[in-house]
Amino acid sequence: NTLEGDLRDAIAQCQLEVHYQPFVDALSGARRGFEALVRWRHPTRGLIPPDQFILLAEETGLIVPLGEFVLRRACADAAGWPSDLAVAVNLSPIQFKEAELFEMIGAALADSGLPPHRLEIEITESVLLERGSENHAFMERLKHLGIELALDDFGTGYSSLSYLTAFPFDKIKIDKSFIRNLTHQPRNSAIISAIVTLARGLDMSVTAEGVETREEYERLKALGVNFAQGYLFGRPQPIERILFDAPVKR
Ligand code: G
Ligand code: G
Ligand code: MN
Ligand code: NA
Repeated sequence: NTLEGDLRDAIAQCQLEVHYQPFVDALSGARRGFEALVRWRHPTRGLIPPDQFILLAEETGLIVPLGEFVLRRACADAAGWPSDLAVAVNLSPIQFKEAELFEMIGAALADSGLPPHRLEIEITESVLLERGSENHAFMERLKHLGIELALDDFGTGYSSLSYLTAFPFDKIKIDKSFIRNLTHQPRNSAIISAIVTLARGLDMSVTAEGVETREEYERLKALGVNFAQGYLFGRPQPIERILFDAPVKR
């Protein structure tokens, strides 16, 4: 049996799990929310990370039901968290081609009871390359609902600065490749500093991804990033392993 067939079964048989990685307010260190990251609990191959099946899911169109599953699961889980915590969900460019995407997102919010302002949608700039005006209108509709929009993996693709002004993002997530060796690479500091300045001018916030060490965190705070995410604050974990200060209903 092929991986594609297996993936089709996985969606039908609920073998997909959503894990959650925290992000924090950079200055205070207080937890502000979690990014939802999908994993596949394969019956024989064990836990498969998304980089081994997202591309296949995109090529086969299975990303549409998979993405709906993740979004609905994430909204339902987050609705039971303390109300100051947000949930961030990755959307694939392929999902943007679905005519029903807006209705699906609205239904996921309504069915879960999660207030729209607690949902962040992360998209990569590849979404902006194609169908720019249609996607722009779509993003405006999401924003109008109160959903936050984040530009993910910033700095890895074409990263045209014109996207930042042309599309209504609330947040820029700086790719983890810029965070590595921050303390030894002044050039990366210069890039992050420039992104922070740019974001401020555009009234957007900045998240640093892949923060692994205390030194990186201190440096990023000094550079003025707003949010930080990475193994230093927590790895992606199943919902049962996330601890809250306040009691959580599920
Ligand atoms: O969780 P990390 O552990 O390995 O995730 C690897 C990549 O998979 C990241 O780039 C992340 O954006 C992507 N990814 C994780 N979960 C999802 C998801 O639910 N939908 C989409 N489209 N991408 C996801
Ligand atoms: O959506 P996105 O491309 O940002 O997905 C985040 C990816 O980064 C996931 O694969 C997640 O497991 C991974 N990740 C999160 N924190 C860290 C970190 O501190 N170091 C490294 N190397 N990877 C991380
Ligand atoms: Mn992401
Ligand atoms: Na990212």
